This record gives sequence, structure tokens and C-alpha cells, in this order.
Amino acid sequence: MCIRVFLQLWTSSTRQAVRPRWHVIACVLVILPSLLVATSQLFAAEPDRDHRLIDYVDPRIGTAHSRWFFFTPAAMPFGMAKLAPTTDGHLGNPSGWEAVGYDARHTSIEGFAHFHEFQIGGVVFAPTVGELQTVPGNLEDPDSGYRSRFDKQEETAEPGYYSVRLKDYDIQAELTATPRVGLHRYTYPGTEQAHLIFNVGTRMGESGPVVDASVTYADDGRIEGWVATRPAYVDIYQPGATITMYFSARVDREPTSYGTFDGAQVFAGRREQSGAGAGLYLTFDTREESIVHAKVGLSYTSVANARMNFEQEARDLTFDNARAEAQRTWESLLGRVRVEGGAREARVKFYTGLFHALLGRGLASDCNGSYPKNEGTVGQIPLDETGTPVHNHYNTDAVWGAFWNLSQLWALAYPEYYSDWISSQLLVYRETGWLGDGIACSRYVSGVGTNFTGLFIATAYKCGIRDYDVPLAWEATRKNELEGRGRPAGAGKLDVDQFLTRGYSPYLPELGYQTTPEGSGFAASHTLEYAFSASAAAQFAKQLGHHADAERLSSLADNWTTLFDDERRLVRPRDQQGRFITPFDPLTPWIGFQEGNAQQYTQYVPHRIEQLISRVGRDTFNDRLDQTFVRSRADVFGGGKTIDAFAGVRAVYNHGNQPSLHMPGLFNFSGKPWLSQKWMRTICDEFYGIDGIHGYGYGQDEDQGQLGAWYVMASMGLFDVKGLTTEEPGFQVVSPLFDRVTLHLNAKYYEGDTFVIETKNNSKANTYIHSLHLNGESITSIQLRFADIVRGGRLRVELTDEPNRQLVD
Ligand SMILES: [Ca+2]
Ligand SMILES: [Ca+2]
Repeated sequence: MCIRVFLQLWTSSTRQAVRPRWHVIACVLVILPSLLVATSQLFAAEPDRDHRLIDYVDPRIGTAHSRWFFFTPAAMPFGMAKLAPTTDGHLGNPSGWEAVGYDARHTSIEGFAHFHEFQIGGVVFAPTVGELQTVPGNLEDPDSGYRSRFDKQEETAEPGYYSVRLKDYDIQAELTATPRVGLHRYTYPGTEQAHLIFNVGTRMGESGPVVDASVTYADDGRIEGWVATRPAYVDIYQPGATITMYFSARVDREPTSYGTFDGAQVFAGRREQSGAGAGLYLTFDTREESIVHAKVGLSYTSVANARMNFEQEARDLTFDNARAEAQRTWESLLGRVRVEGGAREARVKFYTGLFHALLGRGLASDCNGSYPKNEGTVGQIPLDETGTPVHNHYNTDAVWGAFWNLSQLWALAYPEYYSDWISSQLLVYRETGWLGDGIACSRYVSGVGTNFTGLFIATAYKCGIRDYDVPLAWEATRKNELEGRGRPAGAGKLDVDQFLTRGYSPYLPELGYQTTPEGSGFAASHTLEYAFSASAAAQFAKQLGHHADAERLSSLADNWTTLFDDERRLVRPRDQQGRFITPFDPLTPWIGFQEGNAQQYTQYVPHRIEQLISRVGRDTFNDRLDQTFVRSRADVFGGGKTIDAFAGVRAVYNHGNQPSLHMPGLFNFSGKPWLSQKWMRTICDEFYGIDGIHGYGYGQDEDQGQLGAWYVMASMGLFDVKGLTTEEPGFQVVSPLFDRVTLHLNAKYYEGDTFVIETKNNSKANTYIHSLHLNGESITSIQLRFADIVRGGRLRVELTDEPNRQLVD
């Protein structure tokens, strides 16, 4: 079966853009090592190049104060097994979102965790030597536990591979992964007391408290178990639910002794331990041969499926072969967008950003199509005639703000993933009757209590990605926009009925950060968001011929006007009596606006931007926006050099978070596209950095690839303020940072083979677009249709140091 499917893959595509069937490929590797050459041809983007794209990626960029899932080098794109060192993961985080896990500023490591997703973390392995310690210890005193000091110079982080020397123990630790299996290679010094600790029952990253756990050293040598956790966002959006992670591991060496532990309490000779705090250890004599390999199958459904994932993907796979395959896959997926020329630093930012975009939102289903259902049991994804699941299921943070980055990138370069993501969301809809937004193990974990899943579906449909249950997708999208009754907290938009009946959600200060059917503490941003997603759904309805719905949704899309204060020319929250709130300070955050302020959110009318501009007045709009960026530049386009996720919420513009990421593109609609060209380039050069602290701003709130994907889009010269939600979606061209960008299109979805963007006179000083040629013909607008790109072709962009005022909208 494996071979047949593999051959279909091989023959169905004449170029590299194929739908990856990870376990099938891994399976082929196991059964037919001689096909290695063929798979490398299949996945090699352009093998004749001098260097690898993965060499541009530096996963350590921006790791100071980063989210739990941010630094996971030993992983496949969109994988389930995401292995990474943790420096402070066991501390957890109080509200489920604060930076925890791996921090560039820390100097000791407390082991290697396998699961890294939004609201999901756990299963830690830690190798040590000497006296057995079963608690991680603290950063201030590495000797207080099994953690070890390390030097950055002795650390390697690449897509698909990580290694470090644990100084305190002189252990070389290496990690890699298949989609669902983690592989470890530990080189110990010669000693009678080499330990491998399995800390299963520990809180880890965003896991929340551990509810229960179990670990067993079975007679056949397998180490297996599970850990059930209660993450903070599950508590908010689906109270009572838990998330369980399962594993099944094999170690290739007989221990001389073993035992279990519960926190600091050790039970030598025991083979089983259960409850929060449960762990196990093996002790080896490494005097003759010091390498110990561990392979760990993972699953969200059962130990049996973790074992099955292990057998399917890695039973006979060596560490080196796994690493090679992981890195070939990264090379191939990164190679969907090949950039050449420009500054090396820009290429580093580009591929590191693309790496983060491809890392986010990992697999939640097993090789056999089993997946965790919302209500806690195990579901089954349908299989095709070859026994392969027809799609995968994924964990995902909410897509709040992701229409200005991820959906544009997915639609262009990874439509097969976009399609899977939709099918994945529809599994939850089919089961519960509501679209989730953020889902972890199918549990509702909406990040901010809103819901843009319908908008994302509408975008995919408009871009021609339609291989999912379209009638169901429409039903779900419509309900997401138009139904407030019976809405569970996990579906977000609890105040949508207010928007539907009053035209806006009233600001209720007593709610703080909460939302109820009566209103919200974030009522104004909700009103703007619901108007935007109604517009996207209206276009979707129109295309499907649902004209009455299209009209209603289109009229709802105008509801942004209910909050427009003509006197201040700003969007301003209204109270329950319909009055604009007073006092009102446009820069004060959190008062009616999620993670932002009125100054930032006034521009949140991407779908009716032309009307907003005329309402504000074109000149005022342009002056105000230009001044915003002049001022913002002094704060590095966010919160300055303050290392904090929300350092920029009070600012005039905040590139460090989602709500206003389209603002630099707005000049494309206000008659001054050269200012979009200038500011987007400047943000690429100055907000983004290439070290641990200055990566995505300073410290950051990068959410599963959003800020990385923004850089990818802006630096290749394509960005859509409207998030590809219009009837005829398209991009606005901005000045590319590279001499040449080659986009490899997926043959399953698009007619074209490649779309090439060639930049003439590219230099630091040449910020502005002088002229554009599409397939040899001069064009006089910066608007480029999505359809023209995916048909394949060539865009020639000539740059200059002076704005071309003839080249407008
Ligand atoms: Ca220690
Ligand atoms: Ca964020």
C-alpha cells in the first residue's frame, strides 16, 4: 500500500508541489531504503543550488520572551512531534499565554519536551549522570535539579534538528523528528550512572495543571504513558474538559537499573507510577558504548495509536535518516518560495519567518486517521481507497489577525495545508454545531473570544481552494456570522446578536476583558471585526448564489459606521444607551478594544477602506497615517525596546501584535502607494531583527507564524489589506527586498507552474516602484489579481529612489 501511494505521489506531479503524505513517505523509507534517492528527487526544491535554504533559518531569532510553541527546531513542518529544549517550561504560565519554555537569555536546560502547541505541552526527557535527581531545579541554581548549564556556542538549532552539550554532565544531546515521532540521540560520558529521566506528570509550558498521569516500563522494554492537563484557555472556553497527550517510547539499551518517582520521591525498582508528578528513570552503564537512542511515538488519542504512529513512521528509521528526511522536507516546503539576491540578512529574516509560519498549527490526528474529538472521545477521519486519511486534523491558535499574513501565504504557496485546516475546523463544526476558532485537541481554546474561521473559509473558496465539504462550510460560515442563540463560549462572538440587532456591541466596562450576550469589554473591536467577517461571508454567499444572505451580510459589513465619531474622525466605543463613551482617550488600550486602542483600531475597516478614507478625508487620512509611522519608527514600530508581549498596546502603531498589521498597506488605497512601499520596507528592515532579543521586535507576541508570514509577504512584494476577502481577491504590489522571487504553485489547485517576481535596480536607497510589467506588458496599477498570479507568469518590478506619482491604485 505504501509503495502504491508513494508512486501515485511521484507520478501525479511533475514538479515539487505535491500534497505531503508524511506517514506514507516515512513508511516508504522504512520499507524501501533504496527509494531514498527517489524521495530526495521528489522533495528537492532545486538540488543544483549552492546552498540549502534551511541554512538561512535561525530558529533562535526572537527567542527572548517567546511563546511556548515558538522554539521547536526538531520538528517537521506542521508536525505533531515538536521537540525542543526547555529552560523554564515546568513553571507554566499563570494565564496561559505568557512567555515560557525556551528563553535566549537563560543559561541552563531542564530537558526536552515533545508537545509544543497553543495550550498543549508535555512529556519531558532529561539525560543526566551521577547522583539521580528527579526534579528540574531552578534557573538560579542549576545544581538544585536535573537541569544542566549549556553554552550557546555548543548549541545547534536548524529546521528538523537540534543539538547541545549539557555541560554539567558532559552529555551531547541531539533531537530530530518525523511527523509524529521524536528521536533522541544522547552521547554520554563513560559512567555506571547514566540516567534517562521521563518526567511525564509535570506541568509544561502552556499545559496548565496536570490532572493525572501514568508511566509504565513494560516487560517488552517499551516506556509508555500519558498525561492529562487542564490548560487555562480550556478552563475559559470549555470548562471541565482536559487535554491528554500519549506516548510510546523505545530505548535501544538495556538499563542496569530503573525506578519511578513522584516529584522528588524515588521508588527504585518500580515499573509503574501514576498521578500528577509521575515519572520514571532508567540507569545505564555507559563505560563501553556511550550512545543511547530513544524513539518516541506520540498521539492525542491513545497509547495504542502512539505505538502505531511509532511503527508506521519510525520503527526501523535511524536517527541520521530521520534527520535527513526532516531536513529534506523542510528544504522542499521552504523552497515553495525561493528568494534570491537582496541582503543576506533579509534572506535570513525571510526563511526564518517562513519557518515559523510552517511550524505553527501542528498535526493532531494519527497515521490511521484517528483524532481527538471535542467531547473527549476518539473520532475517525474517512480513509481513501488506499487507506490514507483524506485529510489531517490540526491544533491551531485562533486566526485573529491572520488574514494579514497566514491566509495570504497559505493560499499562495500551501493551498493543500489551507484545505486541511478547513476540513479540520469542519470536523469540530460537524460534531458540535459551531465553528471553533482556536482548537487544541479539538477543545475550544479561542485566543480572544472572537471567531474568524468563517472569513478564512470564505478566502480559501475565493482563491479556488474548494476540496472540502463546501455546503457544510457555507452553513458553518453563515451560522458563525448570523447566529447568537445557544452559542457556546468556545465559538466566540458571544455578543454577536447585539451587532446584528443594534449594529454594534455596547461597551460594558463592568465586564473588564469579558464578553456576554449583552456586550463586551472589547465591544468596539468586536463590532469592527464582525463587520469585516460579514463582508467576507457576503462575497462567499454571492458566489454560491445565496443572494438574500449576501445582501444581509453586505449590509452588516457597513456596521463599522455606527461607531465612527465624525467629530474626532475616530472609531469610538458606544455604551448601552448608545452614547459615545467619555472620557475618551484614543491611545488608552483595552477600553473597548482588544489588545489595542482607538488610534490603532480606527483603520480596522479593511473591507470598506475607501469609505473610511472619504469619511476621514483623504488628506487628513494620509497625513495622520504618515505621521503615525514617523512617530512609530522611533518606537521600532511597536513598544520600543521593552521586552514584553504587550509593550506596544499603547502605541500609535503596534507591529508586535495582530490588530493593526494592515495599516502600512493602507496608502495603497489612499492615492499614495509609495508610502506603503516606503513604510513596509522600513518595517522589514527595522522592526525585524536577526538575534535572540531583537527578532520580532523586542521580546514579542509572535503567534504561530503570523509575524513571520507578514515579513514573507511584504518582502516578496505582495500584500493584501483586504485579506483576500473580496469578490475578485488580489494583492497590492509593494517593493520587494529580493532581486528574484520564484513562487512554485501547487498543480492540484492552480493552473500555473511558477510565478516569478523580478526586481530591477534593487538597493537600499531604491525604495519606490518606478514601473511594473506583468508578462511583458506595462501595468499602471499596483493592484494584482490573485488569479493572475496562480495562472503563472512574471512580474517585473523596477525600483527607483523617487516615488512614481503616476502609479496609483
Ligand atoms: Ca543539575
Ligand atoms: Ca498576539
